[in-house]
Amino acid sequence: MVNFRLDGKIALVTGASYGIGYAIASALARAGATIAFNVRSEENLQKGLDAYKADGINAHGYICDVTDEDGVNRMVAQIEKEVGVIDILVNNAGIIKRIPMHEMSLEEFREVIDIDLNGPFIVSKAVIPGMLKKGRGKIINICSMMSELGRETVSAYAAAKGGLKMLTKNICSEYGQYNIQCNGIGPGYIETPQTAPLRERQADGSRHPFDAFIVAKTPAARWGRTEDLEGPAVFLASEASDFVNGHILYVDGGILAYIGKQP
Ligand code: NAP
Ligand code: GCO
Repeated sequence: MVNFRLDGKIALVTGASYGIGYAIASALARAGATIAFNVRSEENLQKGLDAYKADGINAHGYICDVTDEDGVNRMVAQIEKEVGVIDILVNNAGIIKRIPMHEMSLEEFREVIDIDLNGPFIVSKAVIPGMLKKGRGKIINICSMMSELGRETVSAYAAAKGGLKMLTKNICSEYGQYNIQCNGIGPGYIETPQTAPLRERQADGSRHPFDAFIVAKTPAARWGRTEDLEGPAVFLASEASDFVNGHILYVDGGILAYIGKQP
C-alpha cells in the first residue's frame, strides 16, 4: 500500500505564517506531520501561530531570517531539542523585486539572491546532518516558472530560482545515496500577497493587464490557488515519492506546455 501519510515526521517550512508556505505546512500537518515554521517578525510569528491554532494545528514557530546562518543553526538546534530531528524541509521563504534590470541596484539584486538562493543553501546545510543520522530525509525547494522562463523586471528572481532548480538537482546528486530525496515544486501564478500587485483592479475597474495575460497563458484559464500546491507537497514529503529525486514538479495549470490563447 503506497504511503502518503506523514505520521511521526517533523517538517520545517520556512516563511510559513501565510501564503504558499502556510498552505503547504497545513497540508503536511493534515497528513500527520508535526510542523515547525519560521518568520522574521514577532508580529508574523503570532499571526501564524493564531492561524495554525484556528486550523487545529499545534505548530512550533520561530523567529529566524533564512539568510542568517548562525540564527538558522540555532533554530535547527532548538527544533531538534524541543520537537525532534527534522525529517522534511520545505525551503519556501522568498521575495521578489520587480525592477527593470538596468535600474536595479546591486544591493537589491543581492538581497533577492541572498534570500531566494543562499537561504535554501543555509537551511538545507543545517538540516542535512540530522537527516544523515536518521538515514532518510525529504527536501522540497519552492522554485518557480522563473526557474525555466524569464520576463521583464525579474532578473534577480529568475537568476535565484534558476539557481535553486540546480541546487535541487545537486542535493539530489550528492545525497540520494543516503536516502535523502530533494525535489522542487514550481508553482505557476498563485493568488498570494506576493502576486497581489499583478492582480490589482485598474482605476476604471478593469482587470490588471498582467492578470488577463496570465489567464490567457494558462490552459486552466485561472490563477493558481495555494490549495493547488497541497497534494504535490504531501506527495513529495511522503514515502510515496522515495524514488523521485531531482525533479521539479510544476504546478502551473499547464503554462509551461502552452503557447497561449490567441489575443
Ligand atoms: P509571500 O506571500 O510573499 O510569503 C513569503 C514568505 O517568506 C513570508 O512568510 C515571508 O515572511 C517569508 N520570508 C521572506 N524573506 C524571508 C527571510 N529572509 N527569512 C525568513 N522568511 C522570509 O510569498 P508566496 O507567494 O507565499 O511565495 C512563497 C514562495 O513561493 C516564495 O519562494 C516564492 O518565490 C514562491 N513562488 C510564489 C509564486 C506565486 O505566484 N505566489 C509562484 C512561484 C513561486 P515575512 O512576513 O517575514 O516577510
Ligand atoms: C512575477 C510573479 C512570478 C511568480 C512566480 C511564477 O512577477 O512574474 O511574481 O514570478 O511569483 O514565481 O512562478
